[in-house]
Amino acid sequence: MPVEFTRVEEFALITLNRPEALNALSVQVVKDIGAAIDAAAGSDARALLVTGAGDKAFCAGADISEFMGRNIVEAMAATELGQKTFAKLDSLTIPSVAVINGYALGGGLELATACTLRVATANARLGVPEIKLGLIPGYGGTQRLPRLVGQGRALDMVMTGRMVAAEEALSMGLINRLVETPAVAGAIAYAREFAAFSLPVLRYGREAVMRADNTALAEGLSIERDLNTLAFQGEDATEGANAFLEKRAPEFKDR
Ligand code: DAK
Repeated sequence: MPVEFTRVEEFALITLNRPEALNALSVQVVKDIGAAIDAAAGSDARALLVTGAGDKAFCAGADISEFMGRNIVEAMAATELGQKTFAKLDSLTIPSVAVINGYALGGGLELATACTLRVATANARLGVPEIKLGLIPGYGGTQRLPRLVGQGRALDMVMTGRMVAAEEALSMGLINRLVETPAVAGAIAYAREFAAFSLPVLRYGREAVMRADNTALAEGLSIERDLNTLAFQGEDATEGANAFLEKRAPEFKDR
């Protein structure tokens, strides 16, 4: 199977499984990723982890061997498929973590930046090399990258196509944590820093932060007020305050 969907303890795991092609994104792989995200949405997993098989690559981008001979209609359809598939991660009710265990290039980095958070091993190399193929990123890279690292850094990466090493990626905010190998174990340890919190409240927090990208401050503060008020109505907010006052660990129920 070019894309595997499995369960690792309390987490769902998508593994891009074409290590012989550095887990490149064929159209079929993109479709299978979409189906796997849907499966994660229907599961009781606390978070979704996304990684690549082998120790060399998370994903080396769109499958270049499929590029040739596409007419304009097919090219647009393929781009829309990638954009819509990765956008499923925005509306997924559980958080997602890209587990970058090597190269994350082009569409591979675009998949990683569509995840809520990113961890990477020391051998990770991240970039959008489309310019070297006479292209620009097409699966959301020109939009999500500047939102994460700022316009100047995104322009540098898009215009030079250079690869960023893991340490630099961490310093620019492109990844959230460096992890040891095996990367999935490191990602699980990271995900456990938030996965026991209330899932709906995690979602409100994600939504409020993500909405900050395209709203004026006053409107963003209104969104924050409403989502905070919503969180305050939940049983989990009562449990959190009670647990603090009773000097015990909270037991959130996702309500
Ligand atoms: N596609 C297909 N095969 C790939 C691949 C890719 N993106 N990346 C690597 N491979 C294959 C290699 O061909 C090689 O296969 P064999 O020769 O062994 O059969 C195998 O994986 C191992 O790769 P290398 O031998 O090259 O390994 P190295 O360690 O020497 O180099 C590398 C690793 C990651 C630096 C290198 O493989 C590399 O530069 N890969 C290509 C990176 C890249 O440019 N990715 C594509 C970015 S563009 C769209 C149009 C375009 C796009 C999207 C939509 N539409 C109009 C719909 C573009 C999106 C992109 O992602």
